[in-house]
Amino acid sequence: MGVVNVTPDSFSDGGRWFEPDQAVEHGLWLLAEGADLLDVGGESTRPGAARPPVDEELRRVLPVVRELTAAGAVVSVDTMRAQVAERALTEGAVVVNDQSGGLADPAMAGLVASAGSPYVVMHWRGHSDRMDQLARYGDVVTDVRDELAARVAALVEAGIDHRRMVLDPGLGFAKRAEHNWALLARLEELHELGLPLLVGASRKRFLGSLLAEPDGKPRPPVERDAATAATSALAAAAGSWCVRVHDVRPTADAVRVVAAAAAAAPLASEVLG
Ligand code: PMM
Repeated sequence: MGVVNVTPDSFSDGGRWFEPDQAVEHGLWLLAEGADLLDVGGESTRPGAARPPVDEELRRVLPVVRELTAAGAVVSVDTMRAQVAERALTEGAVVVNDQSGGLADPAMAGLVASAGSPYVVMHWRGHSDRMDQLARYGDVVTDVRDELAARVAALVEAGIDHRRMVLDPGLGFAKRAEHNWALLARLEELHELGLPLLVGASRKRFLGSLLAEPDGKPRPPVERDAATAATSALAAAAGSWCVRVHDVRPTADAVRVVAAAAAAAPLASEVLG
């Protein structure tokens, strides 16, 4: 999944694709680099960010969804608002990627249930302006798994077919670096929920800290793509369905390496005994 952020202030690509034409061009480039799906979003969720009004989010997202769909792309809409999801689906988006897993907008579950679209349910505890305060866990992996299980139950209750859901641990959302690493290391435990997994580690703060200069200065977001590809390999090796990234090609390569190694594994053990 390639990221098309139509925002003036994303931490990861800093508003480079804010104009619709630029966003569309960028999306087409991500497809050429090997993306299977484009995730179009109009709300920046960097820590501390304020929300755009709904009209502004619609203004950002809809023309880009329309153009990319017309160009043949498979598009998901990254939104926490039912109104935006509904209009984007009308414009041709086929997946709803809801960072709040239905918690931010009470109308979202009903909309997704009636649209019957695939629905990405991310682990989420609150909006960006307060998510850092919410990063408190016992065992983070168990807590995230249980909270996702509770979301799935509530969404099924609201009429969404569980076979349409994809789960996401929500790396960086109400999570400190050690929480993100634990989730990445133990993705298998989230597979116990029996649904496909999507993982979004791309360019996130915990990679910037890992790769910091000796004086502690974090590696800038656009220089985190090799580390992102390594997280994509980890996610793929753990059986994830999808990884959400800004720079598609290194991740597409990493995923192919994992697939080739996985395909050769039974053969290798046969040959080597
Ligand atoms: N991360 C961001 C935005 N949307 N959606 C899902 N499903 N999972 C994520 O981890 C996720 C997301 C934040 O990153 P960005 O601002 O660089 O797009």
